Amino acid sequence: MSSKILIIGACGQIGTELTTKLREIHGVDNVVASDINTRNLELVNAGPFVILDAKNFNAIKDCCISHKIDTIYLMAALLSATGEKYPMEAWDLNMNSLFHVLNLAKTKQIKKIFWPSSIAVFGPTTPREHTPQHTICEPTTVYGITKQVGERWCEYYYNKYDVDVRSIRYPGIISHKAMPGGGTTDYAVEIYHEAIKKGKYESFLSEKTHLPMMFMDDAIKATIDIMSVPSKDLTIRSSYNLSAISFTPEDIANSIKAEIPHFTITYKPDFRQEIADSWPSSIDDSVARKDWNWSHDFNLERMTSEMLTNLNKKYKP
Ligand code: VAH
Repeated sequence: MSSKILIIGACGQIGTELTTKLREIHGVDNVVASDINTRNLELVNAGPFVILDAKNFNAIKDCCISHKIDTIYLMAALLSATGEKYPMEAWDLNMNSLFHVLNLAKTKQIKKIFWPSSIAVFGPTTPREHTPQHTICEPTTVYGITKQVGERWCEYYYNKYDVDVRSIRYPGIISHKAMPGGGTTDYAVEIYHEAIKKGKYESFLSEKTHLPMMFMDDAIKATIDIMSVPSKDLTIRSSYNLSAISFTPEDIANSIKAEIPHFTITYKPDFRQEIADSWPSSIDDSVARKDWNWSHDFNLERMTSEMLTNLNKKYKP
């Protein structure tokens, strides 16, 4: 029997594409999308949708009962840059939404949970190159703290209550369908839009800021894959390191120039530079590759081609 899935935060950058992919796999009527508002009308009108506050336990519980939900993807969160502007709101949303879903799963109505962590769990004392699965995690952002603590709770609920929660430490994610919101890696999405609209971009990170990144198709593939792996094959119940490509704003600009020769970039670092400087420059994801055969498909050149091709259709139909 197919899963009945609830996606919390379905209108976000990842949630938007995850909803579409899960509906392709499980059927539209088996995937209920939810968010705090209806900002993405295309998604709202594409299948079952409910307005849902991720901070409201009873609302989530009632939604799961009425829709007979057995699997939850919790995608709602305040990201790194926004979290620094609104720290208590970030703690409230990021932590309480997780507790609500984990506690629902204790009742066994919910059979499986996906919860996204991030490379933001690492901090300035973490080894920066090929950061290992198990290492020092002293995050200096509120967002990173919520993800580090969230990982500890996921592992605790698995060990103590046998809750089948699975998690991935996403790197920066680049996509063309839905804009990211409030992240430090958002420059790597904005640059493509500005390249097509204006032929130029002012980066809020410096040219040599080397960060782990991933094209959305790879992120969705990893999310679907980890949720379909037999539970016994998973050796990590905090969150898996995941990696695809690492690059700098200069690298991405050069990949754009190969297709748009007149494109120019300037650099004006802002408060997000300090956040980026606290994160690793590359990630060792060998445990994910061993446990569930993870591998990425998109390198920088292929991602740039995909982004520019699709954004050209959007801006120059
Ligand atoms: C952010 N896009 O910038 C998110 C991500 C690794 C970064 O978690 O906050």
